[in-house]
Amino acid sequence: MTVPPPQHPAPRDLKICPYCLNHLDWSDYGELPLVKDTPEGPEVLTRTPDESETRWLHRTLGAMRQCRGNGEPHLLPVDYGDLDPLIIGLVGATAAGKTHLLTAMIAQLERRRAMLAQELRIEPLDGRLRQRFYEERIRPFLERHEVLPSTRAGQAEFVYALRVSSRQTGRSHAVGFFDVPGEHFTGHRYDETPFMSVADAVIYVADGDKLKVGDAWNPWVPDPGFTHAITQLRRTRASGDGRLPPAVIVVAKSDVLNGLDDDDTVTRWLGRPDENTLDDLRSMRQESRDAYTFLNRHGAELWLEPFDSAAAPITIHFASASGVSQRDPSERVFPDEDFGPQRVLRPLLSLFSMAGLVPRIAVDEPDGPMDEASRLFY
Ligand SMILES: Nc1nc2c(ncn2[C@@H]2O[C@H](COP(=O)(O)OP(=O)(O)O)[C@@H](O)[C@H]2O)c(=O)[nH]1
Ligand SMILES: [Mg+2]
Ligand SMILES: [Zn+2]
Repeated sequence: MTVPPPQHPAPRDLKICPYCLNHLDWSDYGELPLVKDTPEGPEVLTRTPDESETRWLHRTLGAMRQCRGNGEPHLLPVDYGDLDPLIIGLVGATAAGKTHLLTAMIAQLERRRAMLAQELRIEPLDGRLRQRFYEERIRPFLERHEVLPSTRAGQAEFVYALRVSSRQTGRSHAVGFFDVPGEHFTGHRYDETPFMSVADAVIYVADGDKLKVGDAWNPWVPDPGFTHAITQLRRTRASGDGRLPPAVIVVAKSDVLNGLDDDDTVTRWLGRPDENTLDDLRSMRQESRDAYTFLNRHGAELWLEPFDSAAAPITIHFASASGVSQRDPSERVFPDEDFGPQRVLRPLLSLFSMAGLVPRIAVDEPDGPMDEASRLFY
């Protein structure tokens, strides 16, 4: 389907609200008031004529901007409209591993920021989101090794947001992540995933555990739930050229595939010590090619649908958020032994590279002639 070009393109300084998709005029404090979240609900802040600058700045510390939405007001990070947005959507079926992966990815990005400092300056964009993310996700999962609860349905909002200043673009970007329950991607409704209509990058997450049954390969690998999101992306691109945003496909929980007999692809990649710097991304085309072949060989063609239909740069990655499985699914904790994220940062750095925030990585070319597939890998 070809999408007609938009009739009224948004002027450059207008941003689109990722929650309600209305235009935002960031200079208009009447439309988008400064508010403070209080236990009684959001309190609108206005400056009194005789209020000193210092007191006003102090009072508005930690404030947010409120968008009226379509009758359902919501809060946005206070600097959101002053930055170039980069909206990242996580897509995948329920229990695929999205929430644990994102938690490990963000924690790793923040820990490694000194190593990336030449290219990127990374700071949290919103103190309230940061605190919630640390208390509800990073501490329980990465410090106490607890299994996180499944993501609740609710209004889709940023689960985390970063301010990323890029040497390459010379600009500051508001990088916001959406993580919603998998059911939102399997029903034939689009109201719960408005952010996908403005997503600038996508992380498709497929459950590595579904490739096997017991100790054998699964003869009937289930649908990872990507189709719905791909349709939404394809039909809502305002550019009208049908080109989808850059994306990564992540084989989550890859730890469970480690050592499975007769195919050592995952073992080889998971065991590599390259993971945390931009230079380590040099091998990503090779990894994508290996993963593509691996997924085809084991009946997971449906996992490659973003790749086949996208005409956009894509890389494929093996990753594990916890590095280990629970001993018993009823236990809500991972074993301490061998616990630790593996290769979770690579997909995100690959996305940053495809989105232009870091220089295009000079990839190590795989041996032998390039096949049709690897021409599409970033
Ligand atoms: N072995 C293993 N299990 C994982 C990993 N990440 C998540 N899990 C398991 O998969 C379940 C679902 O993960 P979750 O991140 O909540 O999936 P989501 O519904 O896609 O957000 C968790 O409750 C864990 O039991 C991983 O990296 N390795
Ligand atoms: Mg989740
Ligand atoms: Zn809005």
